[in-house]
Amino acid sequence: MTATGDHRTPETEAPPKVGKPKEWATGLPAVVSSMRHIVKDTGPFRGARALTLLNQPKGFDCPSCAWPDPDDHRSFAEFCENGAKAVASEAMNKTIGAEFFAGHSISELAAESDYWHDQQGRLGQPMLLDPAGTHYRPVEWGEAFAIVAAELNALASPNDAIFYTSGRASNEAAFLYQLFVRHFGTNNLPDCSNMCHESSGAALTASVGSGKGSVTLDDLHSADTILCVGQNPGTNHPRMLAALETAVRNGAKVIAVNPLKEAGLLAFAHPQKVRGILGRATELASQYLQVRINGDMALFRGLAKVIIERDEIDHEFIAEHTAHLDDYLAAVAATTWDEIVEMSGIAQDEIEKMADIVCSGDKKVITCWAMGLTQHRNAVETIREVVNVHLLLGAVGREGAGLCPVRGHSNVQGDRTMGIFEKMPAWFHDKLDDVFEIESPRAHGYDTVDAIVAMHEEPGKVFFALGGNFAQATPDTDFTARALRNCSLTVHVSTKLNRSHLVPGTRALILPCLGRSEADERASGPQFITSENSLGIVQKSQGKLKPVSPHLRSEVSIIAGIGKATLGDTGIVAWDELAGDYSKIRAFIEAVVPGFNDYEERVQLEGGFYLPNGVKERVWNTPTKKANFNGVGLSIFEPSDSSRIVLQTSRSHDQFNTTIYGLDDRYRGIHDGRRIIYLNPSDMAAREIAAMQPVDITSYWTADDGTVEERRAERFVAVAFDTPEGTAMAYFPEANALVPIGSRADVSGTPTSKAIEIDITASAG
Ligand SMILES: Nc1nc2c(c(=O)[nH]1)N[C@H]1C(S)=C(S)[C@@H](COP(=O)(O)OP(=O)(O)OC[C@H]3O[C@@H](n4cnc5c(=O)[nH]c(N)nc54)[C@H](O)[C@@H]3O)O[C@H]1N2
Ligand SMILES: Nc1nc2c(c(=O)[nH]1)N[C@H]1C(S)=C(S)[C@@H](COP(=O)(O)OP(=O)(O)OC[C@H]3O[C@@H](n4cnc5c(=O)[nH]c(N)nc54)[C@H](O)[C@@H]3O)O[C@H]1N2
Ligand SMILES: [Mo]
Repeated sequence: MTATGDHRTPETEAPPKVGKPKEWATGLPAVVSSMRHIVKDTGPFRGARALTLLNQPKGFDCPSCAWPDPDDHRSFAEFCENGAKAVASEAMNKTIGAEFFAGHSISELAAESDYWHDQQGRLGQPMLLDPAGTHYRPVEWGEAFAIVAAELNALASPNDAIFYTSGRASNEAAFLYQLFVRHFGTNNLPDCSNMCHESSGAALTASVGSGKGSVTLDDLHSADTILCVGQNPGTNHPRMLAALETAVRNGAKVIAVNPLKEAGLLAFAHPQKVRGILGRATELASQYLQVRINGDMALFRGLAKVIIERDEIDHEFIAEHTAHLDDYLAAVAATTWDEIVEMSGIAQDEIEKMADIVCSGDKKVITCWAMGLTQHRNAVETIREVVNVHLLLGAVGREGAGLCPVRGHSNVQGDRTMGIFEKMPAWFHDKLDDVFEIESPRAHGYDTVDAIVAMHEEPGKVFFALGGNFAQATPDTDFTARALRNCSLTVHVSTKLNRSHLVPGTRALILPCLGRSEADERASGPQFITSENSLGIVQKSQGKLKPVSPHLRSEVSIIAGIGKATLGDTGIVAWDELAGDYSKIRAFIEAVVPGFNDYEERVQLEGGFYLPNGVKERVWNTPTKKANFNGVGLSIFEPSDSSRIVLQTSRSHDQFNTTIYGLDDRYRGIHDGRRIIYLNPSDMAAREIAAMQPVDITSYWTADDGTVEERRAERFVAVAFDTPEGTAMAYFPEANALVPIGSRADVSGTPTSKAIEIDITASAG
C-alpha cells in the first residue's frame, strides 16, 4: 500500500527494461502481440470467434477506439492489434464473483496494480458493499435496483445525484439513460468527453457551428496534405495508419506535429498486407515538427502568417463564407516571428517548409488532432487557430479537405448525439418534453470536474457511473477519492474490476453488464445496438459470444430496471417494454434526434449511414451564419518558475485508458514498466539525475486566490528521451495525482492533463 492512501496505483514495480524507440509501427510484431493476448485471455476458440466477428457487418463494433471501418472494402480481419487486445480483455473467459470478493478485502484489492485488476476476469454477478463493510457481498438484481431507487428518492434534490457516462455505452443505452436522468429531474450528466474532446466541440461550434468533424474516409484518401497534430495513432487509432498509408500512396504528404517522435507517425507496415508483414514499411510523415508542449497555437499562427504573406488565401471562399477576417488579420500582423519561434520551438524556415507542403496541389488539407491539443488551458483557442488556417485556405467542406478531431471511446460521439451532456441545447429539451410529455430540467448540470468539486464539498450525494473508471481517469486522484468517499452511494455499471470500485461511498454497488462481444437475448429475441464513430457514421453492432456469466444484464436492461424502481412506469415510458425490444428505443431516438429518420431500416444497411453534417455542405450553424475567424493574441502554458519542467500525461501502447493490458510500451522501447518519467537528457543533467534513477515528482499550481498548491507522486524511473528541453511525459493514470483539480481549459473546462508544472528530485533510499 502507498503512503498516500489506497486509491492510487501502488508504487511497487520492478525497474523497466529500456531499449531503443522504434521507427515504424505494426507489421508482424503487432499480429503476434495481439494473438498472444487473445489466446492468453480468452482461450483459442472464444478468442478466434471473437476476432472473426469484430467489425464485420454481421458482427460487433470494436469496443476500442472510434476510428471508422472502411465503407466498402472490409478485409476478413478488420481490426488492429489494440482492438484485439480490447476484445481479449472484454471476452476473457474467467469471472469474479462471490468467492473472489469474499477472499479479497477492498484494501487488499487496492494494494494490487491496475494490470492485476484487469487480469482477474470479468465481473460475474452484482455485488454490494455495506456501510463500514470490508468486503463486497453478492446481491440480487432486484435488491440492487431497490437500493439505488431508495437512495435516489431520499435525496433532498435530484441535483444531488450525479450520473457519469464513459464513451462505450451504445446509443440505445445512452438515450434511455439520459431520459431516465432528466425524468428524475437533473442535468448532472458529466461524461468522459469532458476530459477528452470537449475543447474540440467548443472550438468547432464557435468557429463553424457544429462540434463534429467534417471529413470522410474518402476525403482522407484523396487529401494533398494531412496534418496529424497532438495524436499518437500508432497506439490509439492503429487502423487510422491504414488510411494514412493509402493517402501517402495516393500522393499525399503527412506532417506530424508532436513533442515526441512517435513510431506510428514515422512509418507503417500494414499488418494485413504482404508488404507489411514482410516488414516493408511505408514512410508516413514527410515533415516531423517536434513542437514545444502547447506550442501548437504559435505554430499554426506562423503557418497563417506565411499563407497570408504569400497570398495563398482563398478570397472567394472567405468573402462568401466567413466572418471576422479583419480581426484575424490584425491579430496575425501583431504577432512577431520571434514570438512564434520562441513559443512553438520551431524555426521559421521549418514553418516556411510546412507552408510549401500545405499550399501545394489543390490545397486539399485535412488536420487530424486528439488529446495533445484538447487537454490544455488554451485548447479552445488553439483548435480555433487550426480552423483559422483552414478558413484561410478554404480547406473545409470540399473534397479531400476538412477538420478531423479523432475521437477516443468507440461511442463517445454517439453518446453526445443521444443527449449525454450537462448542457444540451434548448431544442433538444423541447423535443424531449414534447415526445415524452415531461418537463425536463433546464438548468445546466455538473460537468466532470464540477461534479468532483460538488461531491467533495457536499457529502451525501449519489454517484452513478455507466461504465468508466472515474476515480482513476479524473484529475487530482487524492481529491477525487475524497469526493467519492463522501457519497452516500456509489454505483458502477462495469465489465471489469477497477479502482473506482475500491473507492466507495458509504454504500457501493457493482452492477456487471454484458460486453459488446456478447449476445444480448431479450424478450423479443436477440438484440443489436448502434453506435456512431468519429466520422459520424451510425452502425449496428451485434454481440454473438455466449455471455461469460448467466447473471449479467445488458446496460439497457440495468437502466430500465433502475428507471422502473425509481420512477415507475410513466405515461409514455414502459421500462420493461423498452428493455425487451431495443427497436422501441430507436423509434424514440428517431422522434427526438434529427438525422435518424428511418433509423431501423437504414442502420441495417451494410456500413450504416452518415448523419447529416452542415459543415461538409458549407452550412454554418453559427450566430453569424458564417464560419468565424477568431483573432486573439497568442498564448502558451508557461511554468511559474522557468527552471521547472512541463509534464504531459499520455498513453502507453499496452493500455486502454485506465485498463492496463500489459506493461510494455513497445514503440517507445519500454518493457515491463509503467512508473516512468521520460525526460530530456539536459534536464536530467541539470538535476544530476542519472538514467534509470528513481525520482519523486512534485507538481505546482497557483490557485485563483494566489496560494501555491503542491502535489507529489513518488518513485518514478527517469528515462532519457527525445522530448524538447523543459518538457517531460509520464503515463496516465499513474500521474493523475499530479493534475491539479483547478487546472482546466478555458471554455471547455477540460482538465489540463497535457501541461502540468513539475520538478523532480532523486527518491530517497
Ligand atoms: N489502444 C488504445 N486506444 C485508445 C485509447 C487507449 O488508451 N488505448 N484511448 C482512447 C481515447 S478515450 C482517446 S481520447 C484517444 C487518445 O488518443 P491520443 O490523443 O493519441 O492519446 P494520448 O496518448 O493522450 O496522446 C497524445 C499525443 O499528443 C502528444 N502531445 C502531448 N502534448 C502535446 C502538445 O502540446 N502538442 C502536440 N502537438 N502534441 C502533444 C503526445 O506526445 C502524444 O503523442 O485514443 C483512444 N484510443
Ligand atoms: N492524466 C490524464 N487523464 C486522462 C486522460 C489523459 O490523457 N491524461 N485522458 C482522458 C480521456 S481522453 C478519457 S476518455 C477519460 C477516460 O475515462 P473513462 O471512460 O472513465 O475510463 P476508462 O478507463 O475508459 O474506463 C474503463 C472501465 O470501463 C468499464 N467498461 C469497459 N467496457 C464497458 C462496457 O461495455 N460497459 C460498461 N458499462 N462498462 C465498461 C470497465 O469496467 C473498465 O474498468 O480519461 C481521461 N483522463
Ligand atoms: Mo478520450
